[in-house]
Order: sequence, then C-alpha cells, then structure tokens
Amino acid sequence: MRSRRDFLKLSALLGVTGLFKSQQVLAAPAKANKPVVVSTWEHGMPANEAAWQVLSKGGRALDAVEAGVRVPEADPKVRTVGYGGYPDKNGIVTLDACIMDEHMNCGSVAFLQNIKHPISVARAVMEKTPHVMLVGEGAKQFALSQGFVEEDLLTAESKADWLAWQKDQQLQLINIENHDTIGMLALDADGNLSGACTTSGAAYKMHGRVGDSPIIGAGLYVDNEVGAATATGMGELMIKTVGSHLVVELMRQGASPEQACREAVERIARKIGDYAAFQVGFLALNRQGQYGAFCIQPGFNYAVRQHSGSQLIDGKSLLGAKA
Ligand code: SD4
Repeated sequence: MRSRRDFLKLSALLGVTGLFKSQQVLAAPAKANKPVVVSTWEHGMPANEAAWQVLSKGGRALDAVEAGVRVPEADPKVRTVGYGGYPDKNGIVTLDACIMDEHMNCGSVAFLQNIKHPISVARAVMEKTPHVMLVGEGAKQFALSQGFVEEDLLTAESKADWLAWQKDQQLQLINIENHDTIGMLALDADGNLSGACTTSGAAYKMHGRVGDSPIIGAGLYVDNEVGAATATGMGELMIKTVGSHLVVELMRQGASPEQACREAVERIARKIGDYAAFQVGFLALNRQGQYGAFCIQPGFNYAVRQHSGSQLIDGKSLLGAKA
C-alpha cells in the first residue's frame, strides 16, 4: 500500500507536470526494505560504506551512489575503475561513466581522459547541461569548465603491465580473470532509487572503444516505478541487448530481481553465439528493496549494505554449478 507521503508527492506532481511525470517519481511503498545499497564486486564493500554514510542519515540515493563509486575511482589498487585503471592499447587511460536518478534524469561521459572522477562529471552533465552524454575532448573541456582538474591517471603499476602486454599484444577479453567495473544501485529512506556506473573499461582496448558503462540502458537503468539495474563484464554484449533496460522491463512484468537478471543473461546466451567466452553480470534492485544478480561465468559477486549489516554475495551463474 502506498503511504500518505507517496500520495502527497504524487498529487503535488500531478499539479505541476501531469500524470506521465508523476508515474516516474512514484516512490517505494512504506514497507520496503530501505535504505539499501548494492554494488558489483568486492570493491563494492568500501564503496557501499561511503554510500551508507549518506543513506543512513536520510540522504538522497543520488548523492549516495555518487559518493560510493568515487571510492574505487580514487583507489589506484582498483585496476579497472578511475585512477590506476588499465590503459587502452596506446597506453592511455580512458574512462566511461553514467548516473541516473529517480526522475529519469541522467548524465554520462565516455572516452574521458585525465579526470579522476568521471561519475561527478557525468552528474554535472546531468544537472548543468541540456544533454545526456559528452565524450572525449568535449567531455574534458566541460569538466575543466566545472572546476575539475587534469591529472595523470596512469600509475606505475598499470604502465608496467601495459609495457609487458605490449610484447604479445593479445587483446584482453573480459572473462573470468579480468573485470571490475563498479555499478551501484541505491534505494533511499524516502523510497527513491538512483544508480551509478563507472569504469576504465576493457584492459588494452582499441583506442576510442567505449563499452556499456556510460550507455543509459546498457550499463545502467533506473525507473523509480519499478527498479534499477546495472551491468559488469563484456560491454559489447550488454550494448547489443540493451541489458540493464531489459532487466528493469522484466521486473516491470513481475520478475524478481534475480529472475530478471537471469532472463537477461539467458537472452544473451540465446542471441550471441560466442557468449560463453565472456563474463557478463547483471545486478538489480527493485522498489521494494529486494535485490538479486545473475551472470554467465561463476565468480561474480556483489556487495550489499542495509540496516542489518554488510554482505558480499556470490552471484548465481549460467555456466556454474549454482545455476
Ligand atoms: C566495459 N563493462 O567497458 C565494462 C567493463 C567491465 O567488469 O564491466 N568490467 O565493457
């Protein structure tokens, strides 16, 4: 049952923007498991704690997901997000990120270089421009105009690995051994959802390659009326299937978060011949605060933070024993 607060929000919106927009901001029911934050991989644990600082004080999900994913973006030991991320084949670190809130507002940057926090640039695109996506040099110029500073993001460790890789120049495919994008989804105490996704992408990718992580619908999607989803793994497979949007639409039709993620992985397996060579993991959170995940290969895990504490959970997989 919807709370009085939800109805007040709804009617306030009806007066201003009409029914269509009001449906988009319909918050979670009063009895939802909230607040809660979920994120991909083990580096989601410290990221979730930063998000929880916001959520546990009644803060907004949007602020929580931005604060959360900034943690691995700044951590040089996380080699596939932000500062310290693996470079492309030319030895250049290029970053992709996007963010989406409960009002269908979204912002994104792709092929961004020398800026440590692409998620905050994506948020600035969302809030300070009439656009959704800025790429490359244009994204950097916009970031600099907003006060972001230029930094060298290639650490000595990533440079050494890149130099070693140059000897045989094998393109690194995203499978079981190399992955780590952070996708984060949060439901706040007011019952509103937001999500963020940020990555340095596939190691030693072609210069100019952009994955799913900055693409709304592929790497991230949020519909406050239904739920939110994010993805990690070989981005080309999520782009081809608009994977995160698919997961949200499956939840709209009644699937649980885990069922929706599973069906999206099965869709990839049905449609994409060489899917078994890659890893793809979906993570979803619905407006009741229920969460779930599913992936192609065993080995994907996700972090959860809620009032009862924090947890790292192994995702079930299509090709693993747990399927
Ligand atoms: C990409 N999806 O660029 C990202 C990479 C990733 O875990 O998720 N790695 O394709």
